[in-house]
Amino acid sequence: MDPEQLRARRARIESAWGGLRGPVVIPSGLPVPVEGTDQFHDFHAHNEHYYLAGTQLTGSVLAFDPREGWTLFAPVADEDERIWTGDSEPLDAIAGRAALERVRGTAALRGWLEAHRGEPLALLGSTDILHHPAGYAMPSLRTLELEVDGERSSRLAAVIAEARRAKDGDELAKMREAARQSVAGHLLALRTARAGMTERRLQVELEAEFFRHGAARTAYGSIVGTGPNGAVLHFSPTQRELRDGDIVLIDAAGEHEGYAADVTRTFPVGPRFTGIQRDLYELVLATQERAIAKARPGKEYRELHLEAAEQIAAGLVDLGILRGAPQDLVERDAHALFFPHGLGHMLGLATHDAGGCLAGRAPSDRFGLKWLRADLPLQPGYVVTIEPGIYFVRAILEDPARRERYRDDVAWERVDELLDFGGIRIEDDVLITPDGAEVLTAALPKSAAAIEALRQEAQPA
Ligand SMILES: [Mn+2]
Repeated sequence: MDPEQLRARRARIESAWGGLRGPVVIPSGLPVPVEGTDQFHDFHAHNEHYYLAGTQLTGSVLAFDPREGWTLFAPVADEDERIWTGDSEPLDAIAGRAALERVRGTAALRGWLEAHRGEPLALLGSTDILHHPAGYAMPSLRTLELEVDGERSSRLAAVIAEARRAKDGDELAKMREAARQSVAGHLLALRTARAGMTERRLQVELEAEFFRHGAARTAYGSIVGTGPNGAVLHFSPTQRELRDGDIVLIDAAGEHEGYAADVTRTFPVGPRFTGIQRDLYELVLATQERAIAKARPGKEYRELHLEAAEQIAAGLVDLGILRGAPQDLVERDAHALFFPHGLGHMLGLATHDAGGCLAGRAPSDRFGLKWLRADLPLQPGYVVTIEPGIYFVRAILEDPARRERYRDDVAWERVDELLDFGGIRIEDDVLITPDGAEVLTAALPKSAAAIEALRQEAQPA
């Protein structure tokens, strides 16, 4: 990580924290054991810790003292650990990577905390230090006669969430790389998925391509759904085989140095989209492209979502699936029968990155808005996903209460014919620029013609 940018990040946070009194600790988190083995789950340092320390060490603590500044306490391997997992990184090497002058072994954390006895302690990052202090080579805070100031902790955490919304150059470089790896995997799937292949097999090929291109891991559990499975929003791939005539929905991406991409494409198993598949695909694509075209600084994400909902409602009216005026349909949440999720979310150090909702804005309980994960005005440097979709979800469409409520708004006999259709989603990662937006995943084709051209390559000779 670029040392200058790390220092600048910490300086920005420090000044946004203002006339701060009292110490702050930001633990990275402890490794989680895998039951029945002597190994641990894949480790993700807490995002607040990683953002400010730039390191992914288990059981380490970034501490801040308004008088002396930042100190990183990092674990030093004991003999057992050296035998089983190898030596720990030397503290001076960590200091170089973290761009910090003070890096000490965690054994020194206790003394640092004792020196702050009687001051209000802010705890950010992982809270596992409260329950497993021994993992950080210290006794409990109670033993040390220290108390966490919960109110101050959440105020300081809110400052970090706000600062993390706009990505800096180092973060954007990592996100561009995650996007590149993810595009490569999707391209491979588009070029090689064939009838007879299982969803699981396609997942393995796709993820292998992410890894071959340098991804450290997948950014989230890969979604590969064929036929009706495409309507399950977070579908885990199964042994179901791809069938000619089906469409395949793949929502999967790689993660690079902690930063996620998040990409979805939908394509036919055969060489072409068939009638209604094409109609619905073109509608989702037009909706996605218009939302991207409207994404710019100052634009409220919630408005983008509602405009997309209206466009989908209008398209479904044209296709004879919905009936009525699009605006009324959206006000009554009828669009959400087919587009039940939000237009997208903030992206960065997590698939659903911090700070998606502006302070004071609570998620709505309206059916058409409750899964909207971003509610804020867009600003330069924000990265959001834009991912409209249309699905035929049995859990929604077979519900008698909804059938009654929307009796006259929906052509139910048409819907009944489409209950095994599955779903279509198109998702790109979008960076807000000073005068508009840049699609970080633009290298992955999405026009129906381009998708079909790639699908020709995949067909058996
Ligand atoms: Mn997404």
